[in-house]
Amino acid sequence: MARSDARLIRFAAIAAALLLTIFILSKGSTTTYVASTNQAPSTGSSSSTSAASANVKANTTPEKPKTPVSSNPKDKVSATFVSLARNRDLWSLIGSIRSIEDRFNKQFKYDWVFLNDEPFTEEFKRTTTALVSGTTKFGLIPKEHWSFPEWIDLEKAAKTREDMKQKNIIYGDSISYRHMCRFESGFFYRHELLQDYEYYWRVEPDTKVYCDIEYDIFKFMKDNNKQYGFTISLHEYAATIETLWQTTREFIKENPQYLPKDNMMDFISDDGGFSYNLCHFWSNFEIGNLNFWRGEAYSKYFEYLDKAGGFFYERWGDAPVHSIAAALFLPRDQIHYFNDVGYYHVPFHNCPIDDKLRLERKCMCNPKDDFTFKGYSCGEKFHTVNQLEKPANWQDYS
Ligand SMILES: Nc1nc2c(ncn2[C@@H]2O[C@H](COP(=O)(O)OP(=O)(O)O)[C@@H](O)[C@H]2O)c(=O)[nH]1
Ligand SMILES: [Mg+2]
Repeated sequence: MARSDARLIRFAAIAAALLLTIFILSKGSTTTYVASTNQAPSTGSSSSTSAASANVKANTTPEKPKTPVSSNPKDKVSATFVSLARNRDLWSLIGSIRSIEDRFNKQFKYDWVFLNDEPFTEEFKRTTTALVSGTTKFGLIPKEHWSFPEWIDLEKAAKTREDMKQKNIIYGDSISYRHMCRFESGFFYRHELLQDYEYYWRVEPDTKVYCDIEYDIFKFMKDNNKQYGFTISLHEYAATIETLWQTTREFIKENPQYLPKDNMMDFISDDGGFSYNLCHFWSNFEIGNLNFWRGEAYSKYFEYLDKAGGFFYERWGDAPVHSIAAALFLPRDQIHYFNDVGYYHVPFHNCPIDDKLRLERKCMCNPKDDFTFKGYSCGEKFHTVNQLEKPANWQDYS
């Protein structure tokens, strides 16, 4: 009797300890840091007294969250990462994934959609799934989204590739690069795996995020009604888009209703829309609202461009196509420059030059490398046309 009592007590003690451990662990896993949607004041205290800078706005860099808040699944935005990749891109892509997981996603566990024009290998699926904290999904691109449409004159397209090869234009002779640009321009957001989502973050192989992102960046987009976010902007290679602007002008002449009054034409044109100044957001990094691409204005615009044939008769990139559309069809305050993420895709870096911000966010980059205010960038123009306050020391990095 005494021995079985003792056994019962021992059993009860072990069960209680086990329950306590489960309780502590479950509490730990539901506690996280969520976004502070606080905006920086629209004018800094020092600039608010200056007449010259009265119109200058601070960039809406979210403040670092200070208090841990219980995560609530209802707070999570319907969002996913999306990477277009070939099987052989696996080893370059896992560095990009790891960087984003370490700096952001391990805290938020958003899904990751991978798209390919060929089936993904088991190795690709296994390796990426091991690294992503959210759910991974693997999609095959339908043939009609990755092939020549029937109205394209294949001989004319081949001639372009030959000419561009002679001129040493990068990817000038590539068919697959053209399919890639057309797919990223007009089809990725229509893929069935993306139908469940509202926001996306595009991630390419061999890229890095330099800073801690301790707020929910998708929630920031949604709460602040941002439709498109970027880190780097620059001038496009003119020889790849010779008739893109002329085609765009025809489209907007026929469809002026798609341009809101407060669009950002002044970012992409220096003469009120007569010519394109080649400025575009570098689309290898994009955080955006999929519904903008799915909407009427962009759908009609893409269709118009696709019919014009420039994805094949020239080498129109998805970056200028997306950028022109965002600048023309969105009110300017719905386009966001992320100055606090830090980003690298060969050969350009975005690295916060504001010491306080860079150190606070634990950015792993040299501010001297920051491209934002350098000559070939369009970062200064973006700040100027949107009356955004530049960091005090920006000229030291131009
Ligand atoms: N599935 C697939 N993905 C591609 C192909 N070509 C490029 N990509 C992907 O498209 C994106 C852009 O390609 P990338 O080579 O990085 O072009 P770059 O950044 O303009 O030099 C990357 O995510 C690539 O993995 C292709 O033929 N098939
Ligand atoms: Mg790339």
